Amino acid sequence: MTKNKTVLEWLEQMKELLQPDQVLWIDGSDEQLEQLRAEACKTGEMIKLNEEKLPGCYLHRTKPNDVARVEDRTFICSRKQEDAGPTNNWCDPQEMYKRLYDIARGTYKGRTMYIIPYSMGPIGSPLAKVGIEVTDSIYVVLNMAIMTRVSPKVMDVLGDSNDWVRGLHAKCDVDKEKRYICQFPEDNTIISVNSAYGGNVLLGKKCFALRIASYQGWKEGWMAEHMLILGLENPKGEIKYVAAAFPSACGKTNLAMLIPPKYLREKGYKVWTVGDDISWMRIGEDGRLYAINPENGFFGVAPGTNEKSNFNALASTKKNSIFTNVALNLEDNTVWWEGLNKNPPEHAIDWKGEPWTPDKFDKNDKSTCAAHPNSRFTAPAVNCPCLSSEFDKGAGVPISAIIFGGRRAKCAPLVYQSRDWVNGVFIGSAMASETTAAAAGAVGVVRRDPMAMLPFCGYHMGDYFQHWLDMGKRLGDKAPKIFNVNWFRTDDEGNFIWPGFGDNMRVLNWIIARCEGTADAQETAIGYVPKPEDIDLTDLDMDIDTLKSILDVDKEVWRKEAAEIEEHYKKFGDKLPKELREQLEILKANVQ
Ligand code: OXD
Ligand code: MN
Repeated sequence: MTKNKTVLEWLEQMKELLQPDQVLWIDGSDEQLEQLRAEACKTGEMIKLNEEKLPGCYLHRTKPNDVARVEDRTFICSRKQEDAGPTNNWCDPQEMYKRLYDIARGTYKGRTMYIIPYSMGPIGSPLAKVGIEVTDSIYVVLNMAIMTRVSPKVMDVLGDSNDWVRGLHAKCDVDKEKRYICQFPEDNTIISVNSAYGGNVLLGKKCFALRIASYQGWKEGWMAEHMLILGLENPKGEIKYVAAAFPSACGKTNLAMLIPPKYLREKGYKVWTVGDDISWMRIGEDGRLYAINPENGFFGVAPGTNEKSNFNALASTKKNSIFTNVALNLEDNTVWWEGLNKNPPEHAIDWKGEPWTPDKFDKNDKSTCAAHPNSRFTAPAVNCPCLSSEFDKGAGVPISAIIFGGRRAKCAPLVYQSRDWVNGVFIGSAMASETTAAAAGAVGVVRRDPMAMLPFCGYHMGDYFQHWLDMGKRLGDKAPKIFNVNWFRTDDEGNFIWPGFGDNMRVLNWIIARCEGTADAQETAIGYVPKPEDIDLTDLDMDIDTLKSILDVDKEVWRKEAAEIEEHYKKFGDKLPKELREQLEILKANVQ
């Protein structure tokens, strides 16, 4: 497959360490993948679903102790602890290599070592990067073949370069106590042991495309961000692209695949999905910021996904997809999850592999759900009905606006625009979301999640903020405009005021109009807020006073917010860029 010395040497080292019975290069061909699917069905690792209703689809269940990303077991192993910063777990690389090699040694005995050469981004694109993952899991191979571009061509593009990311995954005994997800940014290396759950083992995704790539972007002058990418087409056929970052549970996949309200569809407005999770962005020759989605599929949360909430995501899962930890509907050998529809199957097998009937469900006890709350679909991007025609083009799309957001019941208005790039970076650095009943622990607790990168930034967050500021200086007046949205303002009874979902298009249209200089705004203590009459309420059951109430900036609430941001900033010590401290002082003065 390759003559690249750096690759061959590393693979030799891995073979010696892991001691597999066999070695198999994955070429991404359907023939080879089909053999692996058959083998996985034979061993029970996967279940083939109804070929008529869900052609090419499979179900997989992970161990109950292995159902989500594990932030407390995730490490950034930079040589100096300071370089990992205050928001990451850190361990000395030599110590961690030893610990991980001791855990992984000999664990491929009796197994096959699969070697997956993959590209993050269209193969050969100047914005793409190469990775090689070795794994002992067919589930990982089949998921990586959906989520990334797996092909021998990747090795041709790499040639004899050393610019590739090494990824070692070993299932071991799926022992929670010995589970580690480790990034070595200075060595382009990822090691993941004792897990077999997607986010921990599909090493191209969070580990490479965010943790390692954010570090590479810092060193090489580009950005790897936890952002969806969306194209908004107007009736004249002009498309403007936006990138948006939200913490989890804020509807990122829904926004990425939004369907505009009927009156806008009839006028000719359309939305095109470029990506739903990760964006790699570089300054192009014309000085603008260009973005690609480095992934090739969607690894989405299943529960709550239905025809109404996200028609396009559901449509994406209808063929050649893998479902993880959803329920098996025994009536027709398909899948089911809470929120798919109102007809739970009479007879099912739940995500733990136990028989399940609807009477087992107790709404006060999450453990009685048929599907795990973090159950997933892995779906090929090509299945998405609104996939952008730019998706597979290597040049990337020019970004007009960057949008931050979070879940805030009272604080941030529906939408506001930052005063400038530096003010926008300040808004991103202070981003926060309130916990919902969906997560364990108290409801309504504010968690600061700068740029939605808290678990994904591969280096010191103070340096990361500085990198954002430096990118802004290089972009100058070609920089995207930065906005913040909040779909989650509530009334006194705790009901959401804004309808959200497709109606968010009304807000996106204002954002685009601001970028084009065709919409007005009112300046407030925190930035520019729309004039209420500039948010189109056609066909919506909402009066202008209600809209005004969610555009409102309450200075008292913001005084408290500023105090919390000050507290949050203390973590970063001297590494906090002085521009951001100045922004905080401006906010404090404005809300006095
Ligand atoms: C994801 C996440 O799975 O952000 O995309 O947790
Ligand atoms: Mn994500």
